Amino acid sequence: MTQITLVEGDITQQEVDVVVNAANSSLLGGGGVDGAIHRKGGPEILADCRALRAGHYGKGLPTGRAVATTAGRLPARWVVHTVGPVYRAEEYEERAGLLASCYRESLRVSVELGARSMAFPAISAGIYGWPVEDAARIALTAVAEALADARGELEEVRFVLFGEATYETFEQVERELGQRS
Ligand code: AR6
Repeated sequence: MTQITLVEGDITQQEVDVVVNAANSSLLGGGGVDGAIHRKGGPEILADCRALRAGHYGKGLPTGRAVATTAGRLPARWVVHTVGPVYRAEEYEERAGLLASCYRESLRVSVELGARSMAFPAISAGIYGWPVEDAARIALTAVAEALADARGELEEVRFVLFGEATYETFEQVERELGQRS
């Protein structure tokens, strides 16, 4: 069984094989988790991102997709970059599907790499404005479903939540979903 764990903390400090980055489609950096990962991981990550833009992803990484690079100086082995949707209530269904896809695709890429452990931030729940409780429900549901299909060598999927409020919301939603006793 793959364990799903919740921790409060900074994703750049996690000792896991894969750290997932809540990127934007340019792959060239930004604020939030993205800024922290590039800052702590160093220029090697950006160099890999630029190479992706010069090759397969000339137009950028589409929302809901995921791609791996080196993790540079982070304790992780790889960073898997994914692009969450910006929250927009009027297009809820379509965008919620894209948010679920971020988790599914990141997990699929990580399994393909042979990862044993990976860490997710709360994708779209910062600058992209997704309400945290709903983002948590989508995240926990998508990961549980994806693990039922393909888990490879994965032993742990860790959600690394920034701040007590976000951590407690994830914990509460996990309980409501019956994923925690
Ligand atoms: N570790 C873990 N979680 C963090 C960290 C950290 N070091 N820093 C922030 N968070 P965000 P988004 C939390 O804004 O909403 C960037 O500019 C944060 O509190 O990083 O998907 C990209 O380039 C929130 O709960 O990602 C895009 O343009 C969650 O991580 C855009 O922001 C996600 O917040 C993506 O926005």
